[in-house]
Amino acid sequence: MMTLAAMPVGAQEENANFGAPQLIPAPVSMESTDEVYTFGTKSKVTVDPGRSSNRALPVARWLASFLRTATGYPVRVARQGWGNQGSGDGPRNVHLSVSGDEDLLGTEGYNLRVFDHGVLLRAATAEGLFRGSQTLRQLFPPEIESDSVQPGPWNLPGVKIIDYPRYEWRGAHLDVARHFLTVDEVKRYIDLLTLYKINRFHMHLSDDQGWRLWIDDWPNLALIGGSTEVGGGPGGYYTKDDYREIVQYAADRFITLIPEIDMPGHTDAAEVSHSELNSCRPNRVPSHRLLPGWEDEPFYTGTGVGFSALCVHDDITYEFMEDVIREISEMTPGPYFHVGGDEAHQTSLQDYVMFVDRIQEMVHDNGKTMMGWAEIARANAAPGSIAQNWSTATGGGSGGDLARMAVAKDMKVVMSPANRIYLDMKYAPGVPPDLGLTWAGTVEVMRSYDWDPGAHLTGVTDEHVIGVEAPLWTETIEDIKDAEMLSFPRLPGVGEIGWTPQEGRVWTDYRQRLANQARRWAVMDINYYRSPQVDWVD
Ligand code: TNX
Repeated sequence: MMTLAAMPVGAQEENANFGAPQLIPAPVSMESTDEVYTFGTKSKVTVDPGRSSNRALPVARWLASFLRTATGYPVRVARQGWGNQGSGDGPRNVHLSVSGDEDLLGTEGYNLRVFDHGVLLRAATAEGLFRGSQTLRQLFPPEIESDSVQPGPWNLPGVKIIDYPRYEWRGAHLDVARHFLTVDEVKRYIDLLTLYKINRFHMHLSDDQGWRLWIDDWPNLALIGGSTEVGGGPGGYYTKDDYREIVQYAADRFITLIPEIDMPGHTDAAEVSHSELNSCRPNRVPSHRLLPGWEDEPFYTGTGVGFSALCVHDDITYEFMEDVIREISEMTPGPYFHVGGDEAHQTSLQDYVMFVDRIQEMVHDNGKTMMGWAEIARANAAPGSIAQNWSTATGGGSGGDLARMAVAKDMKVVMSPANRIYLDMKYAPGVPPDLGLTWAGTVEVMRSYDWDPGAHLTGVTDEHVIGVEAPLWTETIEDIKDAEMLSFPRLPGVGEIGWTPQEGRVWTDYRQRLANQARRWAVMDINYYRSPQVDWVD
């Protein structure tokens, strides 16, 4: 892939009417022109005539539907050549074309031109058009995000953008086990990821405090394991149709869903659901009942970790995992299955390796690539499987050894260092007051932005790093508004860290672009932290 000189956006030429566009993530290359495009009542979203444009149609429909809401215009989708666009009094359409240069743009890149007389968006794939549509969206005034009709006018600055991602993996993780979030809340979270070109959505579906997905062969997982959460609230679970709906909602936005079932630790909710899973414990009790103070409790609703374990020497455990992995894989079009593997403190290293090796075979039998927290690098993980580094270590620090072990096995690495990118860490001591944890320190916006995933750990470079992912653990989070408060303003930075070349990322420039997102977030009703590190533009 050819590399263009990446320049901080602020340093680029400005459109006299608008200044420099305030885009996140910053594009690889952008030039402002003096042109101004007005999206009008008759503007359409067009695709090339003929069947070759079929791939562009779903994106055209998504974009038209998005633009209809706040403009109130009919925004038709039509097959009509860009060549008919004309100039002057022409139709002023937004044209999408699957005709981009694949060698340059890859699968997600795009080429965007905003002229006086129209918008031309080209990519090699529908996915590229979709990512480019998010850039176009940010060129519109913030009111375009409104769910009611706004007066406009809908003026956009002239630009020439060529853009493509640094990493294939730009992820967000959501823990729905510690607290359950409804399907609508999950969709809202996916909407927020979409705007910043995040393309992986990792759902943490099981933990000690809850099991969140219906499994036909083991119904009590949802019925019992789904009936609790941290603090003793009602919990909840997704039916298979709910899960399929979430998968589809993400896929419609070119976001791949990665399901996680955490094992062999973090399994208390499964243990309380089916007593046969406790075959290795005295009196067949779930793990939490061996903890002081929890002997008589039906469920574990605390937040401590590392006490639970599957019975890794008993056949029933493998029958159980086989059913779970098969049923979930059947509903999951994406190529990954996340097996957790973290904090298995009750399982010896030898047992751990034996267990993960067996589970990996099941994952492969179901046609998936195994992903897990970096601990899985201790097992005989196959080359190409994925280790997610959550250590707080930098450089040669020993916390990075698991990631280096993964590299030695030719695994791929996703970087999620907790002291940079964990969205559940507080921003500052006591901030926000009721939300977030501090075990990995506090993480203000600058700290969350200013690091390089390919140079963070000695020996773990972009040869193996395939991207970044921001976990949001929900011990303290009860609903989507809490989730927003911890995700914003750090989540847009995750999109930019994963997308923009390192040399194009400069904090002083980023903080200004971030400041300019505030009006958009106000229209979108996003609950966010007004970090004092940013001079917010309201
Ligand atoms: C560590 S990160 C955990 C989770 C907690 C999280 C809280 C990881 C693989 N395990 O079980 O929820 O810290 O920040």
